[in-house]
Amino acid sequence: MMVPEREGPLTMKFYDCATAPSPRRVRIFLTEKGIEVPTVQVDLRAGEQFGEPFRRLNPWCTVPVLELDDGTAISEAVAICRYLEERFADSPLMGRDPREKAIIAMWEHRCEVDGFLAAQEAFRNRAPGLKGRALTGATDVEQISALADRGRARVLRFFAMLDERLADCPFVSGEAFSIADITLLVTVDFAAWAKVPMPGELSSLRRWYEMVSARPSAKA
Ligand SMILES: N[C@@H](CCC(=O)N[C@@H](CS)C(=O)NCC(=O)O)C(=O)O
Repeated sequence: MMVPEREGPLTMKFYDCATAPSPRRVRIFLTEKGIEVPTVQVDLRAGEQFGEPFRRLNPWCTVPVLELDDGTAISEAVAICRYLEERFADSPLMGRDPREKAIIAMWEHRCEVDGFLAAQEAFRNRAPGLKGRALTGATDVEQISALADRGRARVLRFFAMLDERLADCPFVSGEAFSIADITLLVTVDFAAWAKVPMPGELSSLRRWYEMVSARPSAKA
């Protein structure tokens, strides 16, 4: 990773890893909003997240990170999206009024905790390349294979619940595309990659997946 020199006018920088699901949540968000931010690729396989200078930016040693013009570093995908949503108000993805904002936050949180984190639990507790790396962060944590099994069961339970939800409305949080759809899309793709594919019989979830995957932002 090359940390860009601070010369001339300062600009935001997005610390990304093109193959990782968490920064993809922000990439899709940026694409939906039509915002382009200079991007720095962090090589997670090579362990760049653990070295200086990245650790100075984010002691949690994770991507994504958004570095603001004044040097402030924001990590956590949803916190970055919140900042972008407030700063670039066009094409709102996190709601327009108190009710909408709360409903979207509720669904986004459910998708993150019960979906995305469950897929991460399934994947990180089994992947041979992540031995001793069951959790992100600077200190090593051993894998527990029972947690991989539990993560898989949690993902399948989550998919079934979302299938019921999506039988009632076109998008996760209601009538419009939102950050909750982004978290679910990244979860479905990540889970499939981690060998927990969406079951074929969940027709509402599949209908939603085909529609959302066809958006240009899904390529981000
Ligand atoms: N809660 C964080 C999670 C970020 C995260 O887990 N990022 C992964 C990539 S998907 C990472 O940086 N992993 C570094 C590692 O495995 O050491 C967020 O939402 O941004």
